[in-house]
Amino acid sequence: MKRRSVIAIAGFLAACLLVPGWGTALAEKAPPPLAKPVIGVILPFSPAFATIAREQKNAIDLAVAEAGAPVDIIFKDGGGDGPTSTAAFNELFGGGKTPLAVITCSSWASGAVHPLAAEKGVFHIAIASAAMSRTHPRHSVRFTLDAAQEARQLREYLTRFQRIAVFHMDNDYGTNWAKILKQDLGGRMVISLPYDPENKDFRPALARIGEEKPDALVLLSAGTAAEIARQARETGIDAQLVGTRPIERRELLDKSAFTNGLVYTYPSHSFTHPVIQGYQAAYGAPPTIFGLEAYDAVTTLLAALGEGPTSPEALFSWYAKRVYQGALGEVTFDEQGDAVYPYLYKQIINGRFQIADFQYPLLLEKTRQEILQIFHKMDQDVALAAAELSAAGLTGKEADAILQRLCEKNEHAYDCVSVDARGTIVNVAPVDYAAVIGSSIAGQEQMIRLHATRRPVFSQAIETVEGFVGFDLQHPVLDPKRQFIGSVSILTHPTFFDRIVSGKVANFPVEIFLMQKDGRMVYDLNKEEIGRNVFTDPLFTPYPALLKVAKKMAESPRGSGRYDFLDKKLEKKVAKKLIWDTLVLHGTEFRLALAYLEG
Ligand code: COI
Ligand code: CYT
Repeated sequence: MKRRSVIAIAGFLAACLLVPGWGTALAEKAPPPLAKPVIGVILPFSPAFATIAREQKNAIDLAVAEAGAPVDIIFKDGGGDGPTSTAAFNELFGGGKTPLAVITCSSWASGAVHPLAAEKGVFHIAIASAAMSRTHPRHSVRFTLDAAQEARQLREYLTRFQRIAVFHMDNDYGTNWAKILKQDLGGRMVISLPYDPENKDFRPALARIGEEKPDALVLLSAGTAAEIARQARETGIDAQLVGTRPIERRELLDKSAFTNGLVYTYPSHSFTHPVIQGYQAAYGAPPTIFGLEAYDAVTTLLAALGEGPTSPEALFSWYAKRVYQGALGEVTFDEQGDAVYPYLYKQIINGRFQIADFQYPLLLEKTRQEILQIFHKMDQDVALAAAELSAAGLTGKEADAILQRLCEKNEHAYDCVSVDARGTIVNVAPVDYAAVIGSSIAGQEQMIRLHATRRPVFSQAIETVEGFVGFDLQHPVLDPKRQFIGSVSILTHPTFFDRIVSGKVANFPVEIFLMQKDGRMVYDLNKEEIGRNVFTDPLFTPYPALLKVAKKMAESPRGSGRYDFLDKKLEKKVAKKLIWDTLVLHGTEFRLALAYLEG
C-alpha cells in the first residue's frame, strides 16, 4: 500500500515536470512565458499530399490535447511547392500575431521557410523533410533522417541490381534523392525521370523507362506510387519495385496486386508508444511515420516551452544533442539539430507493410564479405612481402622499404614486422614502433603453428607485445635456397573489426559481434563484453538460453537461434534473435553473428 502511494506521488511529480509551464517557471523568476504562444504549422494540403497533411494535423491535435497546454496552433496550406509555402509563412504574420515557432512539412516547404524563419527570429522545426540544407546554423531542428543517411542503407539492397531506373517527384525531395542515387549507382542507373505528383497518367514516362529494361525501379514517391506501380505493371515493367520512407501510404495496400514485393527503407520506430493506440482510437486508422514525426515535434516543443526557453537560440540549444524517447523510438539530435534514429527495410507482403526478414542475412553476409575481402588483400600483400624479403633479408634498407610498403597498402594494419627463425621481432614499420624490436613472440599460439607447419597462419585474439588485443597474419620467409629464415606479419589495428562492422550496421537496428570457437567474444558493440568468455564469464551465466546458443555457435559454422540478454546499453533484459556465419583464414575460424530484437 505504502509503496503505491510513493509511486503515485512520484508519478505526479514527473507529470508536473512534463506539463509546460510547471518546471522552471516555479523554480526561477524567469519572465513569464507568453500566455498563449502561437505556433504556425505549414502542411501540404494539396491533393497529392492531402492524406499526409491530414494525418499530421490529427497527430498534432492529439499532442496538444494530451499536453493540455495553452497554445494557439495555426494551420496553413503549404501546397506542393516552395513559393506556396513561403506565402503561407508570410500569412502567419497577418492577423497581428507573431508566431513563436513554425513547423513545416516537406523538403520543399522546409527549404523555403528555413531562411525566412531565421531572418524573422522564429524558431523552426522541419518534419518529413529528408532533403533540407541549412544556410542559417543553429536555427532549424529536423525530425527526419537526412536522405544521404537513408541512402547509405538503401545502397546495401541495391547492390544486387544492374539496371536501375529512378522515377521521382519533381520537387526538392525527389530531385535531391535522385542526385544521391546517381552518385551512388553511377552507370548502374540507366534512366532517371521526374514526374509531377499531381499527374494521373504516367504511361508516356513509364514507356521510356520500360525501353531501358530495368531490373529495379526506384520510386521516390508518396501515395502516388500505388498508381505508378499499377501503370508500370500494365506497361509490362516487371522490375523489382524499391522505395523510401514516404512510400508507406494506405493507397499502396489498396493496390497490393501491383505493389506486393515492394522493398523500401523506413524508420524502425516504437511500436508500443501509446500514441499509436490513441491515434487509432481517435481516427480509425493507425498513424504512419508522418503522424509520428508530427506528434513528437509538438510534444517536445511544448515540453521545451514548459521549461522556459522561447528564443530561437534557446530552443535550438534545448534540442541539439538531446536524446529523448518518443513515438519515433529513441531519438538523438546531432549538433546540427538533425534527428537520428534507426531505419530498416520493409516490404509489402500479402498486402501488408511488414519488416523484411531478408535484411538480417543480407547484412550479415555483406559484413562477412567485406571482412573476407580485407583478409584476402592482407594475405596477398603479406605473401608478396615474404617473397620480396626472401632475397632482401629481414633487416636492412630494402627490408625497411618492403615493410613500410606493406603497411601503407593496408589501412587496417597497426604495424608490420619481420621475425627471425627463433621468433624474435627484428624489424618494424612504421619506425615509431621500433620499441618492439627485440621482443620474442615465439610463445604466441600462431607462432607455434607457423614454426610447426611453416605455413601462413592467422592468430586468434592475442595479447600483443604492442600492448593491446589484436589479430596477427604471418607468412614464413624462405631464403633463395628455400631455407626457413623467419616470417613477416601484419598486426591488425585494435579497432579493426569495429571500423568495418559499425560501417555496415550503419543505422540498422541490429548488433553484430564476433566470437571465437572457444567462446571468447572478440568484437562487440559493447566494449565491456570484448575479451570475455561466454562460457565462463559471470556476465553471461544468468542467461542459460544465451549459453545454449553460444554452444551451438561454437559447434556449427552457421545457424540461428534466440535468447534473452541485455539490450545494447546492458540495461534491461530483452528477447533477441540471432543468426551467424563463419569467417575463416588459414584455418582460424571466427563466428560472425547478427542479433536483433524479436517481435
Ligand atoms: C520529404 O520531403 O522528406 C517528404 O517526406 C515530403 C512528403 C510530403 C512526400
Ligand atoms: N606483435 C606483432 N605478435 C605481436 O605481439 N606485431 C606481431 C605478432
